[in-house]
Formats: sequence, C-alpha cells, structure tokens
Amino acid sequence: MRGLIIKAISGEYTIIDQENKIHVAKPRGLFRFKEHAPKVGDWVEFDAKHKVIQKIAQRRNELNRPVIANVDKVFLVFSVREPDLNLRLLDRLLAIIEYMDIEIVIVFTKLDLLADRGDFDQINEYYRSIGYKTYLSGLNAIPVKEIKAEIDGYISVLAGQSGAGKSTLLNALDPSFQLKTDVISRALGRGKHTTRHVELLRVEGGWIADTPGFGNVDFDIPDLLTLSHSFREFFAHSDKCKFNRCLHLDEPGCAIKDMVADGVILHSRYQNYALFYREVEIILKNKY
Ligand SMILES: Nc1nc2c(ncn2[C@@H]2O[C@H](COP(=O)(O)OP(=O)(O)OP(=O)(O)O)[C@@H](O)[C@H]2O)c(=O)[nH]1
Ligand SMILES: [Mg+2]
Ligand SMILES: [Zn+2]
Repeated sequence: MRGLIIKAISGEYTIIDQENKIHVAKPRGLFRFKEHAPKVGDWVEFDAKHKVIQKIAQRRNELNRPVIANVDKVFLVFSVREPDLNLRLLDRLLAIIEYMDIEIVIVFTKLDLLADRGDFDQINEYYRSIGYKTYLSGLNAIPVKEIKAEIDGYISVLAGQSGAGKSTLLNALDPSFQLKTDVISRALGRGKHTTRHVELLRVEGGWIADTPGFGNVDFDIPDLLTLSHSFREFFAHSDKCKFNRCLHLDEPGCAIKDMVADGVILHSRYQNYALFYREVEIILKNKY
C-alpha cells in the first residue's frame, strides 16, 4: 500500500492511505537507523497487515527544523508587534529557503496592534515588490479563505518566532485543531500541553504542520556568492555591478550599494546581508 506519513512519535508512524484510511506502522531493516529514518511528509510503501514500512519514495527536499520531507510551501509568520517585527529573522529565513525549491508565503500578524501603519506598509510593499506573496492578519481579521486556498493541494509548514501567532492562525482555519496558543507555557518548555512532535494537519486538500517557534537557524550555504544571490533583488540587479562576481561590499561600481543609497533597496535588507555575510564567512572558514 502507498500512503503519506502525517505523524511520527518515537518510532511509530501514522500513515494515511489513498482512501483516507489511517494506519500505524514501524520501519524495518535499514529504516530503523536514524539517518535513514522515515520522516513526516514521506510517501511510503507499507504493509498494512504487518504494520511495517517497506519503502520510502525519493524525497523532493527535507527540512531539519522541523524534521519534515517533501515541503512545497513555507508560511513565514511574522508579527508586527509583540514580538516586534523581526526583519533580521525574516531575511535570514528567506535567504535559507531561497534555493530549496519551496514556495514562500509571508503572513504578517497582529496588525491590530499597530498604532501607525506608515512604516509597516512600506516594508510590506517592498517585500511584495521583490516578488514575495504577503498576507496581512489581525485580531478578527485573519485571511482564512486566502490561506486555505494557499494550503489546498500542497504540503506546507509554518515557521516564525515564538508568539508570532502560528497556532492561532491554524486554529482560525479549523477550530477543531485546538492547538495550544499560550505563549507562556511554550516559553516554559516542557509544559504539559506543548506539542513536541511534528504532525501534518489536513486543511482542504492539503497538509500543514504547526511548529514551535524559533529565534535562529544556521546557514548552510556553499559560498558567499550563493548568499548574495539568495537576496532576490540583489541577484536581479547584480549584472549592473562593475565586477562580474561582485559581493556588494567594498567593490567599486557596485549597483546594489548605489540602490541602497538611493533608497531603492531597503536599508535593512542590505544591513542584514552584510551581517549574514560575516557569519557565513566564519562558518566557511571553520569548514575548510
Ligand atoms: N492582538 C493579536 N494577538 C494575536 C494575534 N495572533 C495571535 N495573537 C496572540 O499572540 C499569542 C501567541 O500566539 P500563538 O498562536 O500561540 O503563537 P505561536 O507562533 O504559535 O507561538 P509558539 O507556539 O510559541 O511558536 C497568543 O496570546 C495569541 O492570542 C493577532 O493577530 N492579534
Ligand atoms: Mg504555536
Ligand atoms: Zn555589487
């Protein structure tokens, strides 16, 4: 039988088959070892009678945080207040995901807590202008219909800081999820309600995984030119730089730096790039 793994808890996998029937199975042979273990999001061949997973289909991609395979779409959920809009984490996640062949959707939450929309509207417009899809959300104004349509037909994950409103968003899509939304108990860690396993939840004809929030993710980037290209708008205009492989730092005739100075490129984007550059430089130095 063929099915999709939707949950994994201590070596036991919940699989949904093509007739929407639920099975629980364990991996056998090689799959028992961690590096070969099946993951949530895996399409597998399994023996329903003996409850064993026999084969894992080739993966399209795999994430380590959360541990999940075959992700089509990532929803980057970022609050504009409480916690304040963290553009550094947003730019970091955008750069990391850029080359994974995963579609990116940004959801800005807690718009109701913004007294003055001016700066935020400009930021939102900027991310749209460089090609990211964004949705705005707030108390009693969650774009449920639009987000459902985004999930339909895909495997998606939510990512973003703790307290950004990820679980709140999912509960609005389907109140029966009853996901815990208390920031405090999350922050305290091992609270009794805190979900620690990854699980795909059904929304329309798609699947989405809630994840605990996080504040940082490391870069795993082969070289600095790749990092510079992972900033979409830098890549788009890099042919205007004087040097072919311009990294937009100290090189003369850099079109990107000119665009930052002219206010065409968001200053925070460039600042974050420069910061990540130094970080990746150190990672690469230690690696080779
Ligand atoms: N005012 C306002 N509060 C919101 C909004 N969305 C979520 N909240 C509140 O923000 C708090 C955190 O929301 P959660 O949904 O638990 O956040 P989370 O991203 O799932 O957090 P973690 O699970 O810790 O990663 C809760 O108290 C929510 O009620 C919003 O749009 N406006
Ligand atoms: Mg949550
Ligand atoms: Zn340049």
